[in-house]
Amino acid sequence: MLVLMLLLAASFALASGPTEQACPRPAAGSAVQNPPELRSHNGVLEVTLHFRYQLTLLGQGPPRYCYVTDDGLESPTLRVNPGDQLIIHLHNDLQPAQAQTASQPAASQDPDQYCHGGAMSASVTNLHFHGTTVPPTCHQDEVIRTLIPAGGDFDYRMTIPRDEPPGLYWYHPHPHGYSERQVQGGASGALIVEGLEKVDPALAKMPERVIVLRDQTLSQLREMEAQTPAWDISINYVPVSYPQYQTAIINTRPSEKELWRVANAAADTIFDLQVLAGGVPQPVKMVAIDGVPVTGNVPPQTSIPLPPGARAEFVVETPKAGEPAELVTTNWDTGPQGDRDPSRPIANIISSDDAPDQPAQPSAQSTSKSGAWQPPASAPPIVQRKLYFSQMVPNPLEGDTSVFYFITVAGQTPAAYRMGQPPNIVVHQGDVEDWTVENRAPEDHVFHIHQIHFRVLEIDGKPVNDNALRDTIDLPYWDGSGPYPSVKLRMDFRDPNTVGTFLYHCHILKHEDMGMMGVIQVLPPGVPTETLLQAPARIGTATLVTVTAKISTKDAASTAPGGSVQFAVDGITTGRKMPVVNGAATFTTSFDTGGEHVITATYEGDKTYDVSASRPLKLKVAD
Ligand SMILES: [Cu+2]
Repeated sequence: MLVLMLLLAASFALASGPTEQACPRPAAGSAVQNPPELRSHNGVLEVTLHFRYQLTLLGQGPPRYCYVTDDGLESPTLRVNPGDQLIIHLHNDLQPAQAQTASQPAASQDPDQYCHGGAMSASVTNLHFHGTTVPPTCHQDEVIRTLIPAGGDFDYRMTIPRDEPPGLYWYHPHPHGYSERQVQGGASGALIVEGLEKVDPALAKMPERVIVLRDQTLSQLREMEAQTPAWDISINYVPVSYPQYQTAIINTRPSEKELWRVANAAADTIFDLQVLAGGVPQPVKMVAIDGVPVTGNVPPQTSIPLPPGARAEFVVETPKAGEPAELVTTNWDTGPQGDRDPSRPIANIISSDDAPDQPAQPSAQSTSKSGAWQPPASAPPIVQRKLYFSQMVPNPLEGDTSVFYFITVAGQTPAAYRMGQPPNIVVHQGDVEDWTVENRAPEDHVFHIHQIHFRVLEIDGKPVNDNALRDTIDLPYWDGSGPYPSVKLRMDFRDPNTVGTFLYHCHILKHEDMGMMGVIQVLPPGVPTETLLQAPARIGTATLVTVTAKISTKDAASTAPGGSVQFAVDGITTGRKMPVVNGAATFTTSFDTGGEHVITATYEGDKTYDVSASRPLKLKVAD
């Protein structure tokens, strides 16, 4: 009787027959198949995707979300060339959340009707094209105000930038507060920008595997043990579930080089992949990270850490026939308040001459421009910022285990992200900045920013020689003593496609949903300014000295610059910023000791004008 009622409930919820599966999935132990693929033709890839939800019955595992084409292809890989048009007709096939049924707006002919933000609910969705530099505007890669309600139809139309690096990107829903459940249900797919073989022509002939790793709620509710993972995982939808860990199967031909393109599309799980042969981790050659080909001589590596959202593309040598081999993830210590991401197998790799053909995917007509993905020239950034992850348990003594999650720009008050909040950071297109991101929390957090890639300059204050351009990076937890774990990142806002308002956040989606997210606005390029320092020629000790910063602009038509100037003496900032009045700001100081002192000034804070920094002014102070 109970089963019958569940069946009735399921058929009612899906408005389809009880045997029809909205999001069909392979059984545990299945062979890993590449996701279905859709390629652009004559510069256009146009596809209809239905965003679906499948209520699952007892024994069928956790609830499912997916994208399905009119032809029934589930969560297809979208393959495009730089410069192509990507058009997605997205239908939100979910049922309205009950509370909203009464006030559901009538269908409108306005194509922008879902571009204006509004109330969130479990049945609202949208699309993020993770890693791309597609503009953050409605109908493109915009997730702050684009909210498609249950039953809504919405068109995405974008041009893949001509200089988009070739590699693996991915698409997934990004509705604030509900991203984790939709992504964990399986709503994600790969997006490949063709042209990776420009990096190494040999790649064009290699069998290619697209591997999408996901996580999902545990299928067995049982008592938590020390090694119980926070979440189960799957590989191309083949579940690998605790505690049996029945592995998926990857069938390969013996001793061949294959290109593996792996996306961590898990909501919360950090993977640290290894390819084992005879129990020994095998070296793999990294080809691209986060959708950008790696440059320089990168030594082979035996472990591939992948925080949620990150991608790795690498060349694997398949095992010899009969050699035991597997793909595993190894334990990741996420900290005392973090998820358990234990060591576990993912797939057995079985090499045999009879293995089914795994075709190579040469992109013969790729328009990808070789070299367009080189790291940015080392223009000195003007603005340094510090951001930090933190979290707090408000009432630990009252047994309250709820946790608040924040990402904060140093100097601002920690606050959870709110829909429609003003930007936390404002920059101009053309700016290059250095951001130091700290983790002050007792668990790992994963920094991700939309629209741009960054370079890692320093880890924990020490310079690193890392040419990779990334869009996602893990920050280890703080163990409660010593300096906070940190990374220094070079943020490049020179691409005109970055103009607009978009997000940076923790890509552990549980944290993002709970507000660990901030807003950045990139304004159009401002009027260039110049900051010139002036000081008296003769200075003695213990007398007051006034230093003036003159802000000038070549654009005579513009109004007098507002904003403020931050002065620094010998590299140390001198208290608060001084306002610019009549094109100048001043500060007054005195020197206790003679000798040479260096004054610098940075101008910012007027939306019309670009930031500028003075040349260092050397002051000789007489004893
Ligand atoms: Cu986090």
